[in-house]
Amino acid sequence: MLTLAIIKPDAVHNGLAGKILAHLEAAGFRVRAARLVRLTTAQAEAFYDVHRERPFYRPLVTFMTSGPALALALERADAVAHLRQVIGATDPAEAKPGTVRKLYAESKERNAIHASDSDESARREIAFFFPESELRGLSGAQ
Ligand code: FUP
Repeated sequence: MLTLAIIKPDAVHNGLAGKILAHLEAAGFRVRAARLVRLTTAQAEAFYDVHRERPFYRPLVTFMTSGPALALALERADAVAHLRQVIGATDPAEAKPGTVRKLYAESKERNAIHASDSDESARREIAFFFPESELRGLSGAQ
Protein backbone atom coordinates (compact mmCIF):
# COMPACT_ATOMS: atom_id res chain seq x y z
CA MET A 1 0.00 0.00 0.00
CA LEU A 2 1.14 3.50 -0.82
CA THR A 3 0.48 6.90 0.64
CA LEU A 4 1.63 10.43 -0.16
CA ALA A 5 3.62 12.61 2.18
CA ILE A 6 4.85 16.14 1.62
CA ILE A 7 7.65 17.51 3.77
CA LYS A 8 6.41 21.10 3.70
CA PRO A 9 8.36 24.31 2.96
CA ASP A 10 8.87 25.18 6.66
CA ALA A 11 10.62 21.88 7.35
CA VAL A 12 12.73 21.96 4.17
CA HIS A 13 13.70 25.58 4.90
CA ASN A 14 14.63 24.71 8.50
CA GLY A 15 16.90 21.85 7.38
CA LEU A 16 14.62 19.16 8.78
CA ALA A 17 13.87 17.18 5.60
CA GLY A 18 16.54 14.58 6.31
CA LYS A 19 15.51 14.11 9.94
CA ILE A 20 11.85 13.74 8.98
CA LEU A 21 12.66 11.29 6.19
CA ALA A 22 14.76 9.23 8.63
CA HIS A 23 11.83 9.27 11.07
CA LEU A 24 9.49 7.95 8.36
CA GLU A 25 11.94 5.24 7.33
CA ALA A 26 12.40 4.20 10.96
CA ALA A 27 8.61 3.91 11.18
CA GLY A 28 8.70 1.27 8.44
CA PHE A 29 7.98 3.33 5.35
CA ARG A 30 9.96 2.70 2.18
CA VAL A 31 10.49 5.57 -0.25
CA ARG A 32 9.14 4.53 -3.66
CA ALA A 33 9.26 7.93 -5.34
CA ALA A 34 10.52 11.37 -4.29
CA ARG A 35 10.50 14.82 -5.86
CA LEU A 36 11.58 18.22 -4.61
CA VAL A 37 8.85 20.53 -5.87
CA ARG A 38 8.25 24.27 -5.86
CA LEU A 39 4.48 24.40 -6.18
CA THR A 40 2.87 27.07 -8.31
CA THR A 41 -0.15 28.90 -6.94
CA ALA A 42 -2.39 26.98 -9.35
CA GLN A 43 -0.93 23.65 -8.21
CA ALA A 44 -1.31 24.44 -4.50
CA GLU A 45 -4.88 25.66 -5.10
CA ALA A 46 -5.74 22.43 -6.90
CA PHE A 47 -4.06 20.20 -4.32
CA TYR A 48 -6.02 21.81 -1.45
CA ASP A 49 -9.22 22.37 -3.43
CA VAL A 50 -11.25 20.57 -0.72
CA HIS A 51 -10.40 23.47 1.62
CA ARG A 52 -11.27 26.22 -0.89
CA GLU A 53 -14.02 27.73 1.27
CA ARG A 54 -12.05 27.64 4.53
CA PRO A 55 -10.59 30.83 6.01
CA PHE A 56 -7.11 29.29 6.09
CA TYR A 57 -7.15 28.37 2.36
CA ARG A 58 -5.37 31.46 0.98
CA PRO A 59 -2.64 31.53 3.68
CA LEU A 60 -2.20 27.77 3.18
CA VAL A 61 -1.68 28.22 -0.56
CA THR A 62 0.78 31.08 0.06
CA PHE A 63 2.71 28.95 2.56
CA MET A 64 2.81 25.86 0.33
CA THR A 65 4.22 27.95 -2.55
CA SER A 66 6.77 29.76 -0.36
CA GLY A 67 9.66 27.39 -1.01
CA PRO A 68 10.64 23.89 -2.03
CA ALA A 69 8.77 20.93 -0.57
CA LEU A 70 9.61 17.24 -0.75
CA ALA A 71 6.85 15.00 -2.13
CA LEU A 72 7.20 11.31 -1.25
CA ALA A 73 5.32 8.18 -2.28
CA LEU A 74 5.73 5.89 0.72
CA GLU A 75 5.02 2.18 0.97
CA ARG A 76 4.10 0.19 4.07
CA ALA A 77 1.37 -2.10 5.32
CA ASP A 78 -1.67 0.02 6.25
CA ALA A 79 0.25 3.01 4.90
CA VAL A 80 -2.44 5.71 5.07
CA ALA A 81 -3.58 5.07 8.64
CA HIS A 82 -0.09 4.42 9.91
CA LEU A 83 1.37 7.61 8.43
CA ARG A 84 -1.46 9.66 9.94
CA GLN A 85 -0.51 8.23 13.35
CA VAL A 86 3.19 8.91 12.80
CA ILE A 87 2.67 12.56 11.80
CA GLY A 88 0.27 13.42 14.65
CA ALA A 89 -2.50 16.00 14.96
CA THR A 90 -2.73 18.99 12.59
CA ASP A 91 -1.83 21.36 15.44
CA PRO A 92 1.54 20.40 16.97
CA ALA A 93 0.27 21.67 20.33
CA GLU A 94 -2.24 18.81 20.21
CA ALA A 95 0.04 16.20 18.63
CA LYS A 96 1.21 13.25 20.72
CA PRO A 97 4.82 13.11 21.93
CA GLY A 98 7.17 11.54 19.40
CA THR A 99 5.06 12.40 16.35
CA VAL A 100 6.62 14.29 13.43
CA ARG A 101 4.49 17.37 14.01
CA LYS A 102 5.18 17.41 17.77
CA LEU A 103 8.90 17.14 17.09
CA TYR A 104 9.28 19.38 14.05
CA ALA A 105 6.25 21.57 13.28
CA GLU A 106 6.26 25.31 13.97
CA SER A 107 2.50 25.81 14.22
CA LYS A 108 -0.88 24.57 13.00
CA GLU A 109 -0.37 26.58 9.82
CA ARG A 110 3.30 25.64 9.30
CA ASN A 111 3.06 22.04 10.39
CA ALA A 112 6.02 20.37 8.66
CA ILE A 113 4.27 17.54 6.86
CA HIS A 114 1.20 16.50 4.87
CA ALA A 115 -0.16 12.96 4.70
CA SER A 116 -3.05 11.58 2.65
CA ASP A 117 -6.20 11.01 4.72
CA SER A 118 -7.69 8.04 2.80
CA ASP A 119 -6.74 5.50 0.15
CA GLU A 120 -8.74 7.52 -2.38
CA SER A 121 -6.85 10.71 -1.48
CA ALA A 122 -3.56 8.81 -1.61
CA ARG A 123 -4.25 7.66 -5.18
CA ARG A 124 -5.23 11.16 -6.28
CA GLU A 125 -2.33 12.84 -4.50
CA ILE A 126 0.31 10.37 -5.71
CA ALA A 127 -0.93 10.88 -9.28
CA PHE A 128 -0.70 14.65 -8.70
CA PHE A 129 3.06 14.46 -8.14
CA PHE A 130 4.25 11.31 -9.87
CA PRO A 131 3.61 10.20 -13.42
CA GLU A 132 2.39 6.65 -13.73
CA SER A 133 5.64 5.65 -15.41
CA GLU A 134 7.62 6.37 -12.21
CA LEU A 135 5.28 4.19 -10.16
CA ARG A 136 4.77 1.25 -12.50
CA GLY A 137 4.92 -2.04 -10.67
CA LEU A 138 4.37 -0.59 -7.20
CA SER A 139 1.63 -2.21 -5.16
CA GLY A 140 -1.41 -0.03 -4.71
CA ALA A 141 -0.26 2.65 -7.13
CA GLN A 142 -2.78 1.98 -9.91
P1 FUP B 1 -4.25 17.51 8.05
O1 FUP B 1 -5.02 16.45 7.34
O2 FUP B 1 -3.85 17.14 9.46
O3 FUP B 1 -3.07 18.03 7.25
O4 FUP B 1 -5.24 18.75 8.25
P2 FUP B 1 -6.36 19.39 7.30
O5 FUP B 1 -6.60 18.56 6.08
O6 FUP B 1 -7.54 19.68 8.19
O7 FUP B 1 -5.71 20.76 6.90
C1 FUP B 1 -4.81 20.85 5.83
C2 FUP B 1 -3.83 21.94 6.13
O8 FUP B 1 -4.48 23.19 6.28
C3 FUP B 1 -3.07 21.74 7.44
F1 FUP B 1 -2.04 20.89 7.31
C4 FUP B 1 -2.68 23.14 7.81
C5 FUP B 1 -3.80 23.98 7.25
N1 FUP B 1 -4.75 24.38 8.30
C6 FUP B 1 -4.62 25.65 8.83
O9 FUP B 1 -3.74 26.41 8.42
N2 FUP B 1 -5.50 26.04 9.80
C7 FUP B 1 -6.47 25.21 10.27
O10 FUP B 1 -7.24 25.62 11.17
C8 FUP B 1 -6.58 23.92 9.72
C9 FUP B 1 -5.70 23.53 8.76
